[in-house]
Amino acid sequence: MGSIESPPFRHNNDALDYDVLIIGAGLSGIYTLHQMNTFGLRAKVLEAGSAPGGTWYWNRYPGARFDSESYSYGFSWSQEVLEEWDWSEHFAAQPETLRYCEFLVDKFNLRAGMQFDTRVTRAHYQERSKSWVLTDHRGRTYSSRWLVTCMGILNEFTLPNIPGVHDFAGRAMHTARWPHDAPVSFEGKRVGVIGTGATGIQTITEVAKTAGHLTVFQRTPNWSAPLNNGPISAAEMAEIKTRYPEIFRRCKESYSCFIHKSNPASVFSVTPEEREKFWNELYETRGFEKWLSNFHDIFTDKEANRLYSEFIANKIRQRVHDPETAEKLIPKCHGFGTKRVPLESGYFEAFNRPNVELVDVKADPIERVTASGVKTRDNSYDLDVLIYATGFDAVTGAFTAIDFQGVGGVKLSERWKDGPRTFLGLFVESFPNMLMVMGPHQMFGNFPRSIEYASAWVAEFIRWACEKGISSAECTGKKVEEWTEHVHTCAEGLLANEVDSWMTGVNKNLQHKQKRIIARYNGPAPGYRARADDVAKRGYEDLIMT
Ligand code: NA7
Repeated sequence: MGSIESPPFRHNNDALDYDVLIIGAGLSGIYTLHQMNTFGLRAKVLEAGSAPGGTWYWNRYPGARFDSESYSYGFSWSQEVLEEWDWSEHFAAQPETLRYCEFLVDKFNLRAGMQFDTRVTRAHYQERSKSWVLTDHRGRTYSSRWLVTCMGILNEFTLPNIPGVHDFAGRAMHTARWPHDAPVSFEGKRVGVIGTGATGIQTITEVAKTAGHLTVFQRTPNWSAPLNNGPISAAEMAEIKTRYPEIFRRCKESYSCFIHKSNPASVFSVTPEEREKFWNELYETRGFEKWLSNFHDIFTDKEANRLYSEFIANKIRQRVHDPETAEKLIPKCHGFGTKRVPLESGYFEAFNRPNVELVDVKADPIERVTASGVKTRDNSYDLDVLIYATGFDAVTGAFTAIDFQGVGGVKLSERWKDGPRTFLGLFVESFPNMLMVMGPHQMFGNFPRSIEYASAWVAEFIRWACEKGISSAECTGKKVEEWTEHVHTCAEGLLANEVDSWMTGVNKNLQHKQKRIIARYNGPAPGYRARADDVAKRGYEDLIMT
């Protein structure tokens, strides 16, 4: 039998259940737990779902898939995983990504450190013992020195604020709580979908293929462009594996962690013919190339953006047979890429099918959901199945769903009532020993790249603090002021911040989310990392520690 190594640092957490509690068993929780185990810390993940996977556990709606290239989406921290895991498509679908999460959990023996079916309802800091006590939905409590939130930014789903949402007598579901037991059949059924964001667009494309009749209730059309997905052969996967160092280097250097290079040229630096040719080429590329590698000024200059939006509008007009339907599908109130761009695989062609009908609910507003379907001002739609693709209480929703209380009983929801205030998106003033992976004010972009960085930063900090025998660490109000101001400065001039969307913190279904906020770090990811690295390099002296 091999010798049992003792952890290389001092513990003073013996009276507590754990050294570290982690909320959430998605990709963030998986990597954070793995690191804690590696450091020999006593860590536990509390997860509301019955299995790991987070986003990929919950969002099982038809057509769900990510739109980062698969090989740029997976984690890069394990050479063995990179060698052992094969992706089957350039943009893998949800079942494959969920299998990937399960694969990581099994490979690194993480299941024993995860407690499922456990919804955290309260997280209170204990000033005397400098610890956190979490309470779950059954009233059970858990204590730890450190708390790491790994809750994702899109998990608190929202139903529309339409009267009667619970009255429908047929089958109704939100895309983010899709049934797990058996596939839902739409064969011969009258199906309604409310919502045309990224989720609605994926769902509609898939459901249209089998539904007897599909009614799409659209309030705001969304710019959308081809995903251009395709299978990855064994030979191609082998070749991709040889390029992993280069792929991850590109992601590291790019603005938002995708493999697509930004383009320093201006829309106005080329002739209209050159522009058209370039845009036609971009339209054929995979993934977000057509957004992120576009002329840089489509993000900041209204006229540049208008020209590209018009180019995309013409593509929609070419693809949708009925001109009236095409015009309804073309956004008029925001420019291309000023909201998160949904990528599609035949979305516009779905509206050429005889079984698909588009209802503009701005022109004919929904009055209520009834037992038999949806009643608009001018019409009634009888349905067998009603799908809510109506989005999330994004970014801060997971934090307000739990009663977080810090020093002196201060509530996080109160602290953030006018928008999040953080230090590096990792710490909150008066919430000692709490660190956030994918908290507000962090870079989002290609999520696993950002998760990987934030989780490694957090884990290294906790390792360091344990080694030094530190029992509490807190950020100062001054640092929060400085960071929050920096985040706001980075957001200036971006057209995306002049539009209502979940990325600017707006959710029209929620009373407290009617005003735009700066929810995410809008600066370049390399700049974010340089600042966070610098804090670590200077021995975390920006924090108050005891
Ligand atoms: P989104 O992008 O927030 O989209 C929600 C959609 O639901 C959007 O079209 C909304 O229209 C519509 N919606 C919401 N409430 C209503 C009501 N009350 N009536 C009619 N229509 C409504 O969420 P997704 O899940 O699609 O995507 C979120 C992110 O997940 C996505 O960006 C990816 O990063 C993954 P509205 O625009 O508010 O008029």
